[in-house]
Amino acid sequence: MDKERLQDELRIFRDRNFLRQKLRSSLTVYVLLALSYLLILILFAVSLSRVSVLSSQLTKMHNELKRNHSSNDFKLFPCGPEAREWEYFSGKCYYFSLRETSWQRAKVLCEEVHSRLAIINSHAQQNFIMYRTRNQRFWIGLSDENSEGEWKWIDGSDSTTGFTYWKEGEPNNSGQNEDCAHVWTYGEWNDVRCTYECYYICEKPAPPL
Ligand SMILES: [Ca+2]
Ligand SMILES: [Ca+2]
Repeated sequence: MDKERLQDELRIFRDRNFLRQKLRSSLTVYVLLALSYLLILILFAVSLSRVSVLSSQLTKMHNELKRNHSSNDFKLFPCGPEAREWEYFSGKCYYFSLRETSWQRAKVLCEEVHSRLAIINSHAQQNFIMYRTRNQRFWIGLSDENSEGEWKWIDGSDSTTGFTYWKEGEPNNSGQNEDCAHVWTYGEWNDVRCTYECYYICEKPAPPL
């Protein structure tokens, strides 16, 4: 009887011991799993911060390159890399039209692109325009529309007191109907009716560097 009891107790003790050992080993597995998750989380956070540092460095490099690139563009195109059809001369930008139109329409077209018909007030500027227009007729910002014979630039300034480059015998107000001026052969100026259609020159200050 006693022997049987002793065997029972021994079995219970073994079972308990087995359970305890099993519990302990599963606990170890859970702890290890938790530690691995933690480690993964830490590694993820570290790599994320490295990626953000790298991306900010890349953005910085990209901006630097862009800045260098755009300053080079401005050296090549002082009127702006986006306005390559404008030509630079002595602090100003000029647009030589590819279509012919009346003086009034040309005036409006220049204003639409934040400029005005060209005002010529120096020999250097006259030479630049003469070489560029190659004996073709181009409107300039000069007219006597308001008062016959009083030639005024488009900014209101009087042309008779400043630089002029009229062709010999011009302005002649031929047919009493010539109130607008254009450059012609050798860049010399001529008056013609304002509804005449020819090319035109727009002018604006060069953008600051
Ligand atoms: Ca006239
Ligand atoms: Ca004339």
